[in-house]
Amino acid sequence: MTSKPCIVLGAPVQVGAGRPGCDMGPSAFRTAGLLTELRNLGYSVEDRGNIIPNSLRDLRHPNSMIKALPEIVAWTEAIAEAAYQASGEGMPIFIGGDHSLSAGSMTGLARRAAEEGRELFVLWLDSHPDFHTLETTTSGNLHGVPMAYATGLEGFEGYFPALAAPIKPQNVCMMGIRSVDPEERAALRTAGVTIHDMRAIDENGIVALLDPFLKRVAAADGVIHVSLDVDFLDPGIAPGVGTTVPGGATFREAHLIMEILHDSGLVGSLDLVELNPFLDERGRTALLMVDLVASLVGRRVLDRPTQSYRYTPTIG
Ligand code: B3U
Ligand code: MN
Ligand code: MN
Repeated sequence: MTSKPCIVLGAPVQVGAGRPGCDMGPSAFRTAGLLTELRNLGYSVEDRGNIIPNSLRDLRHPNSMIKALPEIVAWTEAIAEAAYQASGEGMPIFIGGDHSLSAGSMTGLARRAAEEGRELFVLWLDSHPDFHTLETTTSGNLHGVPMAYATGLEGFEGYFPALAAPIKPQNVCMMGIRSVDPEERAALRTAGVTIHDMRAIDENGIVALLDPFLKRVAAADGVIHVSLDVDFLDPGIAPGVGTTVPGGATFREAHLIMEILHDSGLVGSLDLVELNPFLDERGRTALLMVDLVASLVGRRVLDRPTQSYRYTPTIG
């Protein structure tokens, strides 16, 4: 067991999503026992409470569809700074909050990794690629832009914070994708991001898709940030989210990803996003998300050799 603490950071941002409720996410994760679960697995855990966004600036963009740009920029600034700080001290776990929080978490973590001379990789578990730019978003919901921003696509300059270290698109692996807007599809054609849609999961299974990514990370001596959107999961098991998309990952597929990630020893940080407790059923989505975190940090059904995989552990 590592001495590195888990650092829990709440980011109750909800104005990036189309409907309210994600601001209750951090409370629901705490109520569902996230901290207790981590401690029971032997980790020291520090709950830093909820991040407070920076003050608002008067920002207007020619795309009149965009909603809450000053607010999201203020959140991004504060979350990026918190991510940078926390990643120097332990394993940050961001509890959201809608997926716009990842604009902050990913860029703060990328800054830290670059300073340490390490490459940041991102495993993006979501039904959506969230690959809109400020120009292309038609919904105007800024939870649809964080991956485009963090990988350095054009059009964010002068609005979002300048990137200390853009994440290489080649370092991004998306799984579970099944809802892509036309502009995102066009951008992804040439971006260089690895995308495994649900069909790829059906045809190949989790192991065959995840294994090459982990090998690439290990070969580069990289570190993985996992960004888990509730809507990665099938709505039948995870109804507590604003954008349910049918045909999502099953309970076993999601747990298998988490278990393999644990054994890889390559994960350095985590986002838990888009939980909307207002839409949940008796907390079942929050509890499932906490259950997945337990698998990610080392809970296992039977004793197995810790190194059932092929990588050198850095955490766990
Ligand atoms: N791509 C759509 C839908 C969406 C993205 N992320 C979520 N929904 N959760 C958009 O609004 O940009
Ligand atoms: Mn998302
Ligand atoms: Mn999504």
